[in-house]
Amino acid sequence: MNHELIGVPSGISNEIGIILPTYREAENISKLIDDIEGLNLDISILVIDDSSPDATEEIVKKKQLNHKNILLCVRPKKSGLGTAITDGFKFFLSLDRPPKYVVTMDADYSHNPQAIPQLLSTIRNCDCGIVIGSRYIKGGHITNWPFTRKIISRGANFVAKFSLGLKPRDCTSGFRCYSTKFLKATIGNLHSHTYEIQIETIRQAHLRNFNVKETPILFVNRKSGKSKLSWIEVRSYMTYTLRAIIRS
Ligand SMILES: Nc1nc2c(ncn2[C@@H]2O[C@H](COP(=O)(O)OP(=O)(O)OP(=O)(O)O)[C@@H](O)[C@H]2O)c(=O)[nH]1
Ligand SMILES: [Mg+2]
Repeated sequence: MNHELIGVPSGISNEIGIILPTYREAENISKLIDDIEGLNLDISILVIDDSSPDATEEIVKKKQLNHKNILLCVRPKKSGLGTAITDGFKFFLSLDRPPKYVVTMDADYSHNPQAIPQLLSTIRNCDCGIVIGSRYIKGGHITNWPFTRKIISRGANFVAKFSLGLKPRDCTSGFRCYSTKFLKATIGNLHSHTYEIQIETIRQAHLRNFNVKETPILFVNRKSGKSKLSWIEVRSYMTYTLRAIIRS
């Protein structure tokens, strides 16, 4: 991992690790961290920032002054959501006492921290590798997404379901809880650079017989900051899918 790690590793929880990938999230990261801390759970937060050209890094550093459970990993340049998440997994797995569960969520406040306890209670009550916060099962909902964004999401799920045979209704949600047992078993097989990490992890779960469960979440379109989803990510997703079909 080519990065600078800022924080106090002794403040790390061995119960729950939360990974927040950030690129230009200065308008969202402060409230998100405050609300996660407000849950009063036994957690540590790992922000993986790709040298955002806004104040994201400075804001996180300020939060660290009051919270010893926040770590900041600064990578030299924008390197993709997939590598940010796998670098987060690798960090937690490298600890002497890794957390039992690792939560991933977007840092644009589309994923409400209030749903974290529900993800955790679901994974604690099932023998699962992954619990997905799902927008597409009963009780799940999306607010304020433009029509084109809905089509892209539905299309990506259609591709995952019919070409790779993945079973979950929402294969592309990034709000999830992973068991460390699952991460240990699969980390060597995660190679995604961008958004395809979401289907690569589910595919690995199916290949290695880990259960995947969904629990409903309410997803709200970002109110501030800009989306990082571009054609590069869409192309990367399609390339991963095609390669996976050819290999299987
Ligand atoms: N570290 C890092 N984080 C990233 C990168 N690309 C996206 N992210 C973060 O990953 C999360 C998801 O990205 P978004 O831009 O919200 O993508 P999205 O949710 O699919 O798109 P929207 O619906 O438009 O929000 C956000 O927290 C981003 O800041 C990246 O290259 N590096
Ligand atoms: Mg988003």
